[in-house]
Amino acid sequence: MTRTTNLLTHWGPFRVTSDGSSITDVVGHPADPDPSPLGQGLLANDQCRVARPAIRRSWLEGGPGTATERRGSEPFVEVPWDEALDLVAGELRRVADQHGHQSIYGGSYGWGSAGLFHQASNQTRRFFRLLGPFTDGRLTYSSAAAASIVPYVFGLGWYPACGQQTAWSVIVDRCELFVSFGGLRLNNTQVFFGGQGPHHTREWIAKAAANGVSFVNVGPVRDDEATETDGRWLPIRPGTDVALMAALIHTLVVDDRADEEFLATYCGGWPRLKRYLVGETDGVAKTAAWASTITGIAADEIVALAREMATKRTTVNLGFAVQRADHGEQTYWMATALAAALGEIGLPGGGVAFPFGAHGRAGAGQPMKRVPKLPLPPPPDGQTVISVSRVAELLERPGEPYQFDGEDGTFPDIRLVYWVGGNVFHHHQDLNRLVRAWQRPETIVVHEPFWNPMAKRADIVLPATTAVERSDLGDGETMLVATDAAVPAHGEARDDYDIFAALADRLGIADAFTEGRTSEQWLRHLYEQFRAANDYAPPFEDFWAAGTLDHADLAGVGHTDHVFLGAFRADPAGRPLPTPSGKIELFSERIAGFGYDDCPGHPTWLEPYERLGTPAADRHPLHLVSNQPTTRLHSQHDHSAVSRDAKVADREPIRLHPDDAAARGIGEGDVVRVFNDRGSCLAGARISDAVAPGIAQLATGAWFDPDEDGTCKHGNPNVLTRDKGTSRLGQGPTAHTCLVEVEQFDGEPTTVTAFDPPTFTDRPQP
Ligand SMILES: Nc1nc2c(c(=O)[nH]1)N[C@H]1C(S)=C(S)[C@@H](COP(=O)(O)OP(=O)(O)OC[C@H]3O[C@@H](n4cnc5c(=O)[nH]c(N)nc54)[C@H](O)[C@@H]3O)O[C@H]1N2
Ligand SMILES: Nc1nc2c(c(=O)[nH]1)N[C@H]1C(S)=C(S)[C@@H](COP(=O)(O)OP(=O)(O)OC[C@H]3O[C@@H](n4cnc5c(=O)[nH]c(N)nc54)[C@H](O)[C@@H]3O)O[C@H]1N2
Ligand SMILES: [Mo]
Repeated sequence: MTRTTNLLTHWGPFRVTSDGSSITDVVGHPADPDPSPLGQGLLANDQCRVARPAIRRSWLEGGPGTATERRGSEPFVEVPWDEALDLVAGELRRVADQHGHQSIYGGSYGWGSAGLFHQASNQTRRFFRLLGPFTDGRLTYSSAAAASIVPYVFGLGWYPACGQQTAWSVIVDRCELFVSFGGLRLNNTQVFFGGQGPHHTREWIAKAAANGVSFVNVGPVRDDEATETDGRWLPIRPGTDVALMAALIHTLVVDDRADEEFLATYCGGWPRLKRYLVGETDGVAKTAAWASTITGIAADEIVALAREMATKRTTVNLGFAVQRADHGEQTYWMATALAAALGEIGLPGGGVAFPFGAHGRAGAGQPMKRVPKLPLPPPPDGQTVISVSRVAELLERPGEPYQFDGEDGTFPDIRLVYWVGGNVFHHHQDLNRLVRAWQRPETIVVHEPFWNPMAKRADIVLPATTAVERSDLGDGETMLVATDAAVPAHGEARDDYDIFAALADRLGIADAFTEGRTSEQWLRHLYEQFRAANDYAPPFEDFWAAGTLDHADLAGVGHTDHVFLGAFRADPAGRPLPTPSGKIELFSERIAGFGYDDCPGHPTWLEPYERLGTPAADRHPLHLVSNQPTTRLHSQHDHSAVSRDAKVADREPIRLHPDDAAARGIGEGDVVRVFNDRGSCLAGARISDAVAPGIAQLATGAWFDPDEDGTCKHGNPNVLTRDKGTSRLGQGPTAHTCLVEVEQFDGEPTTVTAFDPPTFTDRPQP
């Protein structure tokens, strides 16, 4: 029997048709003017699925800690659910009793799926917080550096600050010059964590361009900016934006165009920053000529850009990639200083902007989510909470000290790792290091729908349902979506909620975890809370029958006159910022007080650990840009046709500039080897002048598929990236700081085995 349901995904709302057992058709929701092609990835639902609970043979045979070096290469034994749940509950109890709850790492990072209730990380955190003071992670791989610096500079939490950004309609009407550091990639704007609503960014960009907004893309890749912008491209050496920004401010200062009045009224610390910029503190004036040698941009172009910015209403727009790099905090801080020197923060169409280009929301000034999620209990006392991307260090260095955002901590001794809704063998840097660190815990438990590289490297794999197999609520900016399960659960897969509920029952926390509700009852319960606060919401049954609900006040989302920090601009004394000075902090006493040389008290150009134009580039002369993929969300649905059709010779495509390809004898479609001292992978060459000379662009997310020597046959860039924190402030990932060399691969390239399930074996005989 054919039926169609609505589904909200991280990449937009869809209508999903099934024949009762599989999905037969996926189309964009009629309310979406520009559906993402990623929707078609849902069609490949059953490939590579985990059908039954599975346990790594040696673990089952020898118990926790047995032959952990064989993780990823050993066969699995499928077992009944009850046996698997008993083993997992027993292991959680054993580790907590013998080593303490802090020896359980449950901070499993990842996007999972978009439904409000079934959201994996929320389910996981609720379960573990009820169990005890497990080790958790905070911040993200997306924006850790920005999220740690923004509160010091503006006194606002990162998500509230993002939620208060200027609306697109204001950009269209009032901005004259829109300068992006790290681009305005349309495909990246198709996605929002927890559910992207109808896609309007393409329209907004086209409207802005038609209205005369000039777009400038400062970055290594031309098509980082949508063609709709009709913009200019200013190629820059990756990792050097802070030097460019410093020189832009310096030029404003020497031209006597820095808005001293704004800087005095609305900012704290400008005199100290200015002394640094003009060279009084370190003897180096941050001139355009100085920045030219670092950035590779001609000095006269820098001066011209500064002068253009000074004469036009200018938005300084930041992607996230510029801060997913060594000293990434500085990009957000120096960009703020640049916008402050231009004096247009808080004015319509001017100032600094964070979200454009890294996600698709247009509803600035609106609450991001309306329906409450599954509630979280408060964090238990005595928890260690690391910066989430320091996970390999956590596993490697029990008992050793770390510094993080003003805190001096000690890494606990992790014995058990529990991962739900993320793929660390996709998202983490320096995967060869992670492979070694991953051998240290005694037990690794994973809930996963797919036999992806992380599931294959676990001891106990519990099969999870996907979003099309369960009912949920989706909150997508302008619309609330009711999702009915489109197809039955694959094999014996269960919802994460039901898995946790069964474990909670075995561990004596069932009442606290479920509060006596099934998932269907939770959906009603959460909806009723939303309805109580919003009188336009109909009764649950009516909403469910209708399938969607438009948020009444958001009909014209994006069409607001909201301006980031507009209220502060209008009344700095009456509406001060919640910073120590009440102003935008261009110098932070609190940060200076931490004494971190990798994040001093004012925005500073700090050399990254490697970049083009330095001796490190002699051996590895190409900068690797490992951007977000256009054909999938991270590693999700890499096995679908949408992603696989874009591969080159079965490998992830790598783009090279024609000159760099020619110098290496590389032709279109060739298999190449990409390498540095950390690792190597194969990839399929695509030759394009959309990447600047010296740039190699290889998107993230190809399922990690190492051969015996650790070369990833499939093209996962994280065998090449370095695993080091941005600074002691944010301790964020630095994936975008990475030099490589590329060569023709000679010989017969090995077959890609990324999508092969593991082997299975019978239960070992006692
Ligand atoms: N080199 C490099 N690396 C990067 C980046 C980069 O720019 N460069 N970007 C980083 C960024 S910004 C991010 S956000 C991360 C993303 O990293 P992740 O969020 O870990 O990546 P995903 O592929 O989305 O992984 C989600 C996993 O959850 C599973 N899943 C989906 N739904 C469910 C569910 O309902 N239950 C369970 N149990 N599992 C489910 C999927 O099958 C998938 O394996 O990657 C980071 N890594
Ligand atoms: N289709 C799709 N969309 C996505 C995602 C996805 O997986 N697929 N992931 C989502 C997630 S989790 C996030 S966090 C956001 C991430 O959003 P971003 O972090 O903004 O996106 P990236 O693709 O990592 O980087 C964008 C561009 O920045 C440029 N860049 C890299 N280094 C530098 C530099 O040093 N200087 C300058 N000026 N530019 C640089 C690169 O050319 C790159 O293409 O995207 C989201 N959108
Ligand atoms: Mo992200």
